[in-house]
Amino acid sequence: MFAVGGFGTAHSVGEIADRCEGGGGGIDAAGEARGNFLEEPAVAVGILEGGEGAGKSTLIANLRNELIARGCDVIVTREPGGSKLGDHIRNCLLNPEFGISFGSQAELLLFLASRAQHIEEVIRPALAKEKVVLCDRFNDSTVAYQGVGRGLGFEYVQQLCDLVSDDIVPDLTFFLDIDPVLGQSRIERQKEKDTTSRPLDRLEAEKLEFHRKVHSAFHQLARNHPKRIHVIDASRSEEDVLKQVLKVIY
Ligand code: Z5A
Repeated sequence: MFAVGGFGTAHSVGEIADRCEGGGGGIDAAGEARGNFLEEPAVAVGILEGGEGAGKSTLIANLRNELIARGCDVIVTREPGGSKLGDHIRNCLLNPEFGISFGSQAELLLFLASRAQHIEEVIRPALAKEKVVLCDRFNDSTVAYQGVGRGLGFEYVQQLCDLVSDDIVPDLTFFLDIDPVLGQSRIERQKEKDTTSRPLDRLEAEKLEFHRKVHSAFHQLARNHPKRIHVIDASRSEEDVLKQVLKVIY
């Protein structure tokens, strides 16, 4: 998802392209800001959403390289995490070795605490420096996983997310759409190849039925926000997924 403006001002998708390609601004090879970045402080926050194994980490790395090549000053970040406190919360929330059990409300509030710190410590300062922020997961994940997956309520969780994220309003989101069975099989294959990789996290380890609910919640979000959320067919090749995303941006 790309949130352009980050201050509640919805810009058009094309503005990201303008800003990266020189028409609208960017950072030149010497590291100097150029174009209208200086006149217009709002930049871009790009956020990717989707189920496990959808390919967000893969896409975010490819997209970062592509945007840098087109002149953007990009930072990549993720949730939960992104800040020192957020990384501790991430470990607590996801690492099964911690052996901590959570109620759904406590889990929700920890994801939101991580977000609040991330916005304050990372996203706002990056926007103030006119960077393009690429973020792996944001509010839509909380609505899908905690609101629908955990059953806390779509509207209730949406309202809390809006409260915490305040004026950081993404206006372009990429939902990497993949059938949960295919997503899980990618993760299993990855683990077979890399036997040193981490164990399944607490949410990945949930049953297929949970992941199906989360998947349909992302579709509901996409229907609710057709201008902001772009559904990408994530069952395609890495190259094709990147192409679909670039087609939306440029
Ligand atoms: N969570 C939550 O509950 N509430 C919240 O508010 C937030 C998060 C913010 C951690 O997220 C968990 O937190 C997550 C949701 C929950 N749990 N789940 N389930 P995360 O984003 O850090 O973890 P993840 O979603 O589980 O990441 P992941 O499994 O690593 O998925 P990914 O980043 O989308 O996939 P990937 O690492 O890019 O790719 C996985 C494998 O597939 C890998 O071997 C790739 O080489 C392969 N791959 C990638 N793309 C392709 C294509 N196109 N074709 C074939 N193979 C591919």
